[in-house]
Amino acid sequence: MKVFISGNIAPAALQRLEENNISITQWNEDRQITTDELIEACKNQDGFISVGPNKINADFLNASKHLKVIALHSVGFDQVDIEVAKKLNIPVGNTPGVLSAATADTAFLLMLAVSRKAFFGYRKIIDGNWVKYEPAQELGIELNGKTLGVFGLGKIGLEMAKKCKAAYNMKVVYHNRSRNEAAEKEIAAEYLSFDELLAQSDVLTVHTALTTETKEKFSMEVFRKMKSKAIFINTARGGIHNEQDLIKALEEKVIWGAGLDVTNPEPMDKNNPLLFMESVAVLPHIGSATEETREAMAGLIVENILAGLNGEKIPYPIY
Ligand code: 8YV
Repeated sequence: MKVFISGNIAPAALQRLEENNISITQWNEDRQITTDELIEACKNQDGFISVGPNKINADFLNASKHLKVIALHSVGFDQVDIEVAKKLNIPVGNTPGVLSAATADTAFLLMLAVSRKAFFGYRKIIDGNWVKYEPAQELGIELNGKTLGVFGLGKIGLEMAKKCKAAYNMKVVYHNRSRNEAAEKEIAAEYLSFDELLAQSDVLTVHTALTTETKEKFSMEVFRKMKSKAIFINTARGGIHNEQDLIKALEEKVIWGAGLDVTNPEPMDKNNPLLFMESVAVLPHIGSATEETREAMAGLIVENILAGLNGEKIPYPIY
């Protein structure tokens, strides 16, 4: 059996695939593979491991009907046209659960970095602008006892909320499509309407999937409903906020700060104004990037691939 991988995954997973007599072809170039190249690369393959934001759209799926399985190197699956995959009967699997703690760590890191203008301070040093002690400048805001608003209280949101409660005794409020009663009990999270969430949150952290409903949900109209001292954190998908509106909201002090692990587009342009703002921290989509988590993700990918190639039901299907 043959599998194409559009990037690098944990070596232990490659070894397991090879032990199962799977021959691997990998995309090794320093750029993301295009859809046309992907179609070509998957032509004579039995399985495909999708690393990065490849578009698993109708064009790709219709040209790749022969694939026995597609295993995503992500929990998110907004890049997949599920209806077409279903119609063509191509199993598609993801990596749920294993990356919740690492991704929540990234959200927490951004929240803290923004609240103390840490990335700006670092830039000041490397730009040679640290010339004297300035006690009234670059002041942060404290998190202790503040209100954390979670937009999308699922596994990752819950991990973030637990950290914020433990570290800063933050009150947790949230908005979901449907209530998460287990989380309400576990961490005394309070369910609010979306507008109430915006009005009450000192830190608003996004942990929802990118869907037609959440696309550009955080626009100027929404930022205007937030507190002027609020911090906006997005570690989910860049498409959930409107980046131009976010820039404007920060420039006009509609909100106080922002921490992003996801941007729109990715990669972010190195001259993006967000990179030069005091109370902004941006990371290059490293949410799940720890040795432990990437290994665990690769483990689930192998399980999805092996089951799919054997014609069995895959253990982590997205539909
Ligand atoms: C992936 C992610 O690393 O799981 C997700 O949804 O965003 C990340 O963990 C990224 O999608 C690259 O494959």
